[in-house]
Amino acid sequence: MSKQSYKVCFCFRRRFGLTVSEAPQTIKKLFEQYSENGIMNADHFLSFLVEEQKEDKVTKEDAQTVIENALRELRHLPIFHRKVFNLEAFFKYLFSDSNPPLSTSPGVHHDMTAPLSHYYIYTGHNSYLTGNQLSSDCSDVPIIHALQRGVRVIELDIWPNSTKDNVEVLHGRYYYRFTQRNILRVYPKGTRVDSSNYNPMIGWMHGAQMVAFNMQGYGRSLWLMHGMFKANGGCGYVKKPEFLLKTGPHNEVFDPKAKLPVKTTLKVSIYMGEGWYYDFKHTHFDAYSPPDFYARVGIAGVPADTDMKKTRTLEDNWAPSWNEEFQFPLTVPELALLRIEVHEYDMSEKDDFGGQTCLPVSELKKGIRAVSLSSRKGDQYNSVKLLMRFDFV
Ligand SMILES: [Ca+2]
Ligand SMILES: [Ca+2]
Repeated sequence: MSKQSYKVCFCFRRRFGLTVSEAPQTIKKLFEQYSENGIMNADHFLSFLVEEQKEDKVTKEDAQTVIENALRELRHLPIFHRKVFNLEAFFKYLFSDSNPPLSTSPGVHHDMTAPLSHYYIYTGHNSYLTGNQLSSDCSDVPIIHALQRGVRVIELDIWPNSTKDNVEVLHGRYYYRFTQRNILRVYPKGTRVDSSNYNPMIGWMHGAQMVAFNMQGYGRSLWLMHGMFKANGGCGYVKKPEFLLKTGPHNEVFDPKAKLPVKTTLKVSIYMGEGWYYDFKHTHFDAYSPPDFYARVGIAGVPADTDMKKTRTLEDNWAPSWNEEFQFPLTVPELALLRIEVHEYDMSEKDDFGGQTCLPVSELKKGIRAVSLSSRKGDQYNSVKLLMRFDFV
């Protein structure tokens, strides 16, 4: 008996200690494919970058520099070659901050010379109007009056209808034409809408430039807002897609609810995660055992593209290896945001939150990437990240 309980205790400690993860099978296979005798040199690595990561502009010199910089970062590892990767160094590089899912180099790359109404504008806080006639009246008349008076920023109330977090939008068509030339600001009505239920996507897909949210609140709306404005170098202005700036040959307007053909399918693999062991107290998730993580991956976008999928729950593991793949057919990829969340399963109470991030699909880098996760409030964790792969098929 005493021997058995010792064993249990030993197992327990060993599992707690397992925080440094091994390369997933896919990474091992890729290393085999792009190496010789356990060595990946700059030529191999260049082929990997071009063929798997789809980095078309990279040169052999760039590949060599990336290897050397990565090895400098990993100097505590027992790596004897300074100019080539072994499997461990290759895996560490892929799972490091040097391999992010969004490009850091292009900075502001949208055309910044268009009229202000052609941009989504990061709108950080709201001011509530009291006794606003627009909120109680569903006609265009007050808006027209306001416009005739020269108003160029319009505030509309939006509030949920009977289905959970769906939001009724006033004057959809009118809305759209208006936003081609004018600035529209929408915000959640604080008294009616819990900010976590407020979907800023509805404002964006109707062309509203300024979609405001409650700064005090956090949750999905804040995550989407952060994700949206990671685009265009994070400068706070994102060029609206062309179809929101033009009417068609027969004066038709973009209808977010229309059934459109699938333009591209985003394939998302979620290999593994790590870092919670370092960023959380060891009893944070479960008092008596390691955490039981699962991930949720999905799309925020036009209704046809909106989706959320879930991995299985991996019990008692600080570094879960899900190795699951999901496909998201996208009809309007220009407006799509990739949502990623990790939760920790609890049988008896509400699941614990384990991190989130949101990324603009239009700027997603293909290939295997290290995706850093953030807290509910959007602060990036030091160590928590996921190893993922993105492809468009
Ligand atoms: Ca728990
Ligand atoms: Ca557990």
